[in-house]
Amino acid sequence: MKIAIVCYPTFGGSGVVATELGLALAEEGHEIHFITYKQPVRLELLSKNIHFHEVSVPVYPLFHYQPYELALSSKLVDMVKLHKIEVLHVHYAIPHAYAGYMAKKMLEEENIHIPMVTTLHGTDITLVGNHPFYKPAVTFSINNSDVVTSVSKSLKEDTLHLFDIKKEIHVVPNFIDIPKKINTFTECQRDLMAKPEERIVTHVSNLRPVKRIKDVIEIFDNIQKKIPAKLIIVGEGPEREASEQLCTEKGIEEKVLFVGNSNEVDKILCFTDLFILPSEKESFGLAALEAMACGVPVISSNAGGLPEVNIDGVSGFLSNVGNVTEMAENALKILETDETLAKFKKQAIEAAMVYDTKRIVPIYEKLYQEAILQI
Ligand code: GMT
Repeated sequence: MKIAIVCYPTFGGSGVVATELGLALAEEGHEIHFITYKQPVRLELLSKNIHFHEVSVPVYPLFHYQPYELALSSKLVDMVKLHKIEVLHVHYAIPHAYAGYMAKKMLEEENIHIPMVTTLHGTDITLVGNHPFYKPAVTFSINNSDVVTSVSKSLKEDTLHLFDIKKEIHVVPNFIDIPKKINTFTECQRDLMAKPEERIVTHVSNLRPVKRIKDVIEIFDNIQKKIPAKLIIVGEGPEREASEQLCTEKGIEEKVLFVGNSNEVDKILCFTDLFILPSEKESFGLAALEAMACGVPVISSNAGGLPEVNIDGVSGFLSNVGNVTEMAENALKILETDETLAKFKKQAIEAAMVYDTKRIVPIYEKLYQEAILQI
């Protein structure tokens, strides 16, 4: 099939999933066209089946807000016609589903019919899309998609609860190439980061309030009071400065390393002993799955779709949002001895297997085929 993928090309989970999906589909022989404003961060290598088309929005001083949706829908029309694209897969409802719908309508004027698959990722529903300013447009775009998917059961329930949805929502969970992750273990350079007796705890996110970085630091503070440990915080975002300040106030700044955005998350996960994700909301928690796939147990909140990914007592532990005391106690249960840590590491990989690329990508392929036949 010839498939166009529209996504945010940034470090966010939705862009990562969209990119990994495109790469996996290209490996299966499909022709993939990424259409977005920048080359996606995880799309390092363009190959025979992978194409990237940049959406440019010329800056015009009259516009206080430059019309990205307009440029995107025009680019979609041009690319669908030029490359005879058969399916349009938009990731993140805002504004991609809206722009995709406009592109479909413009193409229909020329008697070209193409199905649109919309994947809901989380914040497009639970945080941004739910805002009264966007809600009618988001509801319309979802109801006018040919196929709608959500990345977890929890997100499907939230969507049905928050919006007046007339379409069926298929749950297609996020995924990860487990064999590829396991192979990276050979390159571990743990001694660069910590002393042999220190446990390494990691958090990866966009450091937004919803991720509760303060809780990450509180949990780590409790851990390091009991055992030698280091904390690595990967990512950039508005909470970074206040978090660094909190570490200084607690006198643990020497034990906490802020590394910013990184393309080497796998390398960091390779020597990580424990991953912390205490989010307020999390539709799926791709970062937790990435950790588990690298054999890293997870201490997380039980928000949203996290219980579907992190299995309590198996791949790690779940607690109510904000219960940092319990999260630290559970962390220590895992880190206590080399035996408990080894047991949880093994169980984390096993739990991640459910979400291997090989199991999930065929579900998308089937949905595309059905959508093409129905249009
Ligand atoms: O977590 C974020 O703030 C980024 C956001 C995104 O749109 O990229 O992540 C959402 O989509 C990911 C991929 O499906 C999910 O794994 C994250 O759980 C979800 N984030 C939230 O629901 C807060």
